[in-house]
Amino acid sequence: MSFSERIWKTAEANKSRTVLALDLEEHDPKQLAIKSEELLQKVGKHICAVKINRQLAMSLGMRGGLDRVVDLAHELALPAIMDAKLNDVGHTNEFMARSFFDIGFDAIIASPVAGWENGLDSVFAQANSRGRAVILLVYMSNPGAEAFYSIVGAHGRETPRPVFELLTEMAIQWKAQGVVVGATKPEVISRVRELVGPGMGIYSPGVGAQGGDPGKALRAGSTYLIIGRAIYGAPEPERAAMEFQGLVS
Ligand code: O7M
Repeated sequence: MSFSERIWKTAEANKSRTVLALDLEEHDPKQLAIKSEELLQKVGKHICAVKINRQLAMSLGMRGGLDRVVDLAHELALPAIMDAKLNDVGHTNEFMARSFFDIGFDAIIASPVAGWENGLDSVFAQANSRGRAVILLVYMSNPGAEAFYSIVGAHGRETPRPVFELLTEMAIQWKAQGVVVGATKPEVISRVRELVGPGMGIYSPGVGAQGGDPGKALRAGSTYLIIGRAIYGAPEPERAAMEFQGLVS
């Protein structure tokens, strides 16, 4: 079963489109591991996947730390997505992808801005040979994102298009298993949905703390919502996760 099929299966089983952004801030690695595990145990039934940032990887360490969080996600039947935002030359991207796949991650997030040749080619090769997935960042959720992602440009004689459309076309061509588009940009989500068709997962961060409207994002075409502070920062994370679950049931 592909990553896209697995996350969809969990979304259906848990009646949830929420990818939990596990961005806990805690410098003591032991405390961080305990808090991460407690949170996952609490909200696991109400989400469809967990996304982990570099900050958690940095604090927990790969072995004996991050790998245990990934194992726990899998015990709870949740796919684990590594938000590495890879954006370098081929050999270092490859090392990062291999290291995260080695400890069990099901998918990795990269920035298509690095391009294919000696950029993301090695990441897709790693993912494809191991039955894992690559998700590409197409439009960020923060207000400053417009300065780059909305620039209109073209290669050679092609018709000029906004950068995010060019990045979406790369995602289609390279057979990414998902794209990230900020929930703060419903009009961009609609356009990306038109371009990718019904089959590709659109992952939208930026709801709650960043002001995006989850209902609008889903109606515009997002498949999944990436949610952090509005869940782990809530007085009762489980209740908060259940409220987001209510958007789709
Ligand atoms: O819900 P929040 O605002 O507490 O957290 C949002 C999460 O989504 C956090 O983990 C960010 O790193 C991530 N994110 C954005 O907030 N905006 C983006 O444009 C992209 C991401 C992301 O997940 O990129 C892959």
